[in-house]
Amino acid sequence: MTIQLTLADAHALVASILSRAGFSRAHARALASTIVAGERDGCASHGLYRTLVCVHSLRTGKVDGTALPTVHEQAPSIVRVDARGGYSLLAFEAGLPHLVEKAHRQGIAAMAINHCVHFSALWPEVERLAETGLVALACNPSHAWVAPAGGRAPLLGTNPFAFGWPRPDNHPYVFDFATSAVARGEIELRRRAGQLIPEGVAIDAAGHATTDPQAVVDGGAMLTFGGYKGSALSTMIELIAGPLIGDLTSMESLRHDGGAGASPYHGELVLALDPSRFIDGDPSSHMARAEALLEAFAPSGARLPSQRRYQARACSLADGIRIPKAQHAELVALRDD
Ligand code: NDP
Ligand code: PYC
Repeated sequence: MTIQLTLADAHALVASILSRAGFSRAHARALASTIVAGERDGCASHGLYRTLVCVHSLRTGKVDGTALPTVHEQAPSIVRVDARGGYSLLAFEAGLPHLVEKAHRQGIAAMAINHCVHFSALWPEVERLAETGLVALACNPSHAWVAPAGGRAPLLGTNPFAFGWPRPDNHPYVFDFATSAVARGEIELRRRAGQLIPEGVAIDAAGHATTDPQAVVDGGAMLTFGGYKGSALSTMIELIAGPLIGDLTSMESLRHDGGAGASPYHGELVLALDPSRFIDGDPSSHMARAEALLEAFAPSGARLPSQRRYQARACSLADGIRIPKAQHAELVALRDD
């Protein structure tokens, strides 16, 4: 059973829940926009369900709902934004113009977001950068829920990695995925719905393969995608979006959580590259060669990442979104609490 909502109604519902819970108007707006964009694009694991997580994180004192991020000029090609214990989204917004300006000036630039609480998908961020003509990469640790390949103990986060490439007459080429076999949000949604998880994505506390999401939460561990390859990529993310930028690893984030079950607390690294600065002269013929590659996917029988998401977006813009009735009731109860 589902309920249909317009995007405007969904935004109003989420923003009012977050404001009533104690988030500042700016945080409530930024959070609601990203949460509704997730649901709109068919990413339920980072959609309206996350409203509950944001409120829980606030109530457990693990996020500052009124924090104002501060921007620091770290180096000619590095901007550092201190989120000061707030959710990452306002910090991203505050640093974005600096990152774009630096990327155009230097050819390549980085934004380090520090001390942020993080719940969100990364595609909105790389998509926004790619829409300005920049190539973008973003990644962050999370909580240590994932065992490295060959190990049993959860040491790594679900560590998302996102990439955006500008396209002249099309939505940017974007991919964005957890380096765990599935996102933690997917395990949580299945657990709440009383459903099994796919085989090959998790082990129980004894190290045996499991399809029971409760066994994963009760001392088990998630697995990386692609075995040792995903494990190495995830470890790279721990390093470059953790100690490299002076912030926490997923193990440290989980320790900081202290059993509260709140959103992870760590940093995020965003890189931006300006195609016009890597070559002499006009980059358009090279960008046309990139187009030739991307346009060859569909005739080959493959689809581009984000194609499903852009299609879901078009449907939602026309018809609104559908969420489970029970989830809607939970959200309304929270608003009227
Ligand atoms: P998915 O496995 O659902 O999809 C990941 C990517 O792969 C998407 O870009 C998707 O495009 C693409 N894709 C999927 N199937 C195909 C296919 N058959 N052919 C081509 N491309 C395909 O993502 P995850 O569950 O791993 O992650 C979901 C979200 O969770 C991400 O947005 C991530 O940022 C977020 N996350 C956030 C974390 C955080 O700490 N903040 C931690 C972990 C995850 P499409 O969308 O079009 O299907
Ligand atoms: O789904 O793995 C996840 C996740 C972690 C933090 C936010 N989302």
